[in-house]
Amino acid sequence: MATNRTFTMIKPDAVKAGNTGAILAKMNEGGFRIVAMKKTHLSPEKAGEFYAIHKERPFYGELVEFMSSGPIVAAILEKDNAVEDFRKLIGATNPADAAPGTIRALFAKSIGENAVHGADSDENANIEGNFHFAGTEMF
Ligand code: 3AN
Repeated sequence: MATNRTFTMIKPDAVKAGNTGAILAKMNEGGFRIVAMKKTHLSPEKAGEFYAIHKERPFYGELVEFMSSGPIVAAILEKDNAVEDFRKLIGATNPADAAPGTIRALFAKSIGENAVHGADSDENANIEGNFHFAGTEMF
């Protein structure tokens, strides 16, 4: 069942580059309401747990190292059709393929350091949101 919520992270590259505010503005302009948000720094263990689904992929080690390399901003966002619309707003995984005006086209450096994460299903949005936030932190 669609929950109209998605989960996002502004990744270490974008936070480090000072793009947090500009990316949040894009989310806001895209019609997303912030349900929960925090700045945090994932340990390698936590990043590994979060991306456990990608454990067998060749880039897993690189991904975990990158995602634990600096602070991130994690958020739960709400909008009708949130998961699909947010993936449109962020653009393709590889910024070279991301449509003009999308967050990754504007702010991502490479397929690995691609500025933002967006959940790929309602089920994963729920799991990922609950990974980072307690129910008492969602409004
Ligand atoms: P998306 O984030 O668009 O759903 P996934 O689920 O295929 O993409 O990949 C998860 C994350 O793994 C990506 N956001 C990216 O940071 C990283 N990643 C994906 N493909 C590669 C790759 N070929 N090399 C390095 N990192 C990758």
